Amino acid sequence: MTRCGFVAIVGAPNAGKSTLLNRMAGAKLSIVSPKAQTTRFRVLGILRRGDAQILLVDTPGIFAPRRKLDRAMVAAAWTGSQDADLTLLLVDARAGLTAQVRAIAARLAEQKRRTWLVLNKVDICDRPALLPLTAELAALVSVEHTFMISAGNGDGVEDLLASLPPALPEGPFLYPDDELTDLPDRLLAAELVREQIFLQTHEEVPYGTTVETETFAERPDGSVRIDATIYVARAGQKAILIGEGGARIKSIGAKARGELGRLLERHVHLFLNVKERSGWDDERARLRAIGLDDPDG
Ligand SMILES: Nc1nc2c(ncn2[C@@H]2O[C@H](COP(=O)(O)OP(=O)(O)O)[C@@H](O)[C@H]2O)c(=O)[nH]1
Ligand SMILES: [Mg+2]
Repeated sequence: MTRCGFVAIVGAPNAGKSTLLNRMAGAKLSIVSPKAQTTRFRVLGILRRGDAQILLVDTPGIFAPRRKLDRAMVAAAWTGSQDADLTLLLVDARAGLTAQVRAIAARLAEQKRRTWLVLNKVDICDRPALLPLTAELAALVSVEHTFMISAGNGDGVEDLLASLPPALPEGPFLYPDDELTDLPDRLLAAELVREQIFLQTHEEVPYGTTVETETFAERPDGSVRIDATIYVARAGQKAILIGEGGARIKSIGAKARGELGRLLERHVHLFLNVKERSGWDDERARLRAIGLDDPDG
């Protein structure tokens, strides 16, 4: 009998959720940056362990939302964990029990989710702090198991992975065995461009930016041509993104193309175009284009 189930990773922004998903999937499926709120929608990683298919769900961080985009991201995070068979509450052990973590734990408790506590970043925190932190969290939400890991260097991740299959319900695989994610290639392409924007620009620029793939065309020689548009909220952001003599946009394109080529396993021609569009982060159509539902219905 096979087993198959959804495992949601929830936590505050920057806890390391996307890093953990990528580590477990063994591939860069979800983009990662040192900045909060890099992940904007739910990303599914499809893993196979023995007779089990583990459907790992990365979610946007949960925080107090302001813009329509922010509200849609937080809604997507909760939806991502709603239908999960198991929730991994991922906590940055160095940051400890912040107000955000408290609020998330309280909500998980209220919804009576099956929860496992995963303390992350143990590579950079004081070991003696881990036990009191575990106790404090266990007082807020009842957890079945606790793991201490470093998604960054992989410590403890194998142990966590090995514990998952027996915890999943019996049932047939829900996804084909050779798929890594349900994210369409067009969206992956846009995400990898967005990742470079998060890594290469600062302050409000990455938050004021969205990326959409306009064309994704396979060529007879096996390569693929991708045209993507970067929307910015303000003219000043466009200038920063393009950079002196086009240097910044060239560097964003070059890095994203490299990552994309690795993930798609073929040669990629990537063309980027920057457009100003104020208020895109409040537009229903733009939110839909990046896979989010309008939080206001
Ligand atoms: N030192 C350390 N850094 C980590 C670890 N896991 C994630 N990070 C870093 O924390 C930051 C946020 O990671 P990310 O996966 O984007 O967090 P998310 O917002 O929860 O998805 C990135 O700079 C990661 O490289 C870890 O185990 N140890
Ligand atoms: Mg993330």
